[in-house]
Amino acid sequence: MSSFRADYSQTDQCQSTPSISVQEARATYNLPFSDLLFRAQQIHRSHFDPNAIQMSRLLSIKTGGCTEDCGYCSQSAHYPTGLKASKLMEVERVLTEARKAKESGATRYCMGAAWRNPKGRDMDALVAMVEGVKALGMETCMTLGMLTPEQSGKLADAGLDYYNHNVDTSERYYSEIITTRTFADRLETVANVRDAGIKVCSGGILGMGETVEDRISMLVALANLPAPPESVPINMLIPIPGSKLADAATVDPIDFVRTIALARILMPRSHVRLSAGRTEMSDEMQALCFFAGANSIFVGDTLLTADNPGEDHDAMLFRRLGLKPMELEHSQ
Ligand code: SAM
Ligand code: DTB
Ligand code: SF4
Repeated sequence: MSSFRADYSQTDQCQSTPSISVQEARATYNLPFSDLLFRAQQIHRSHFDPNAIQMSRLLSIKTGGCTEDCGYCSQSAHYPTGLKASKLMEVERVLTEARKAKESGATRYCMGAAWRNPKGRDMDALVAMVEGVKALGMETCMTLGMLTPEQSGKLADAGLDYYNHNVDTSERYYSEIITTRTFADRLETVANVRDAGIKVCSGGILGMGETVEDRISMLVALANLPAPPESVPINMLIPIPGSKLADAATVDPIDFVRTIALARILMPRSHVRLSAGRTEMSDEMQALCFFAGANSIFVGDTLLTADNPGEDHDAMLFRRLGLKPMELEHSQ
């Protein structure tokens, strides 16, 4: 068994770390399954309580009608997905929903908008949302598309803790999925957000017709950022009728678990989030993902527009697996 990156547990993630090669990552990915999971679990335990799961709640604050052509998305105006578009939600309504999320145990509130980028006229309302959710004692996250350095600074000043901006897939495969922006555009916004002092949430989607090599390459790109993202959401494609990827082949569950394990090994201190697609995963598959190092989920009946296992199912899953919600002070 190679000892690749075993000493990373001793380093501070914010210091510059030697870059990881795709070759090394591939060798790790291809270890016998039990060796891979054992390695991931050892690294997981050296940084986190293995039984604590961070819980985030999503709200779509501006739904549908998006100008981007992301082949997986229900909200793109390029595909006949049947989703009704709506305007930016009122600040008070967002805060009412955030209060409910807090009562049901979520510690982080993630507000998502179907935009290529926010416009100047939207910024005051976005700032008020961040300030209002912070005042409830929750962590704040937004995902609004591309941000300029100036917009990133305004949101940072309002107290935004995290910004979600996924690279989604490998650089090589990106243009097969999205043509209205590039992989480099994504990295630019990630850098703008990072420079403003906001924590980064960036990951991707499995099940879009990409190869295993694309998945490895995506994780290596994330791990080799100047600082790895604090949160790494790994989504399993929710096939949206009418979208370009409506009929994409499903991901092999063992390959999915291997990808989670690799994310944990390459980014030892990051929260790895088992994100979209949990309604199609068995409890056993989710248990393997947690064993492989996933330690964050989205809670609640809906993600942005699609279904998510509700509170009852997740409460039962947590009981079956002896899991507990991660407390706020440990989720930093
Ligand atoms: N418009 C913003 C953007 O694209 O960055 C924010 C919202 S967008 C819906 C956030 C992320 O959700 C996407 O980057 C993608 O990774 C994920 N996502 C969207 N639709 C999905 C689907 N059908 N299945 C799985 N993940 C999906
Ligand atoms: C992420 O990686 N997954 C979340 C969040 N970031 C914004 C979104 C999942 C969306 C699933 C499809 C939907 O609800 O429309
Ligand atoms: Fe728009 Fe985001 Fe959906 Fe792409 S993923 S179509 S940018 S909402």
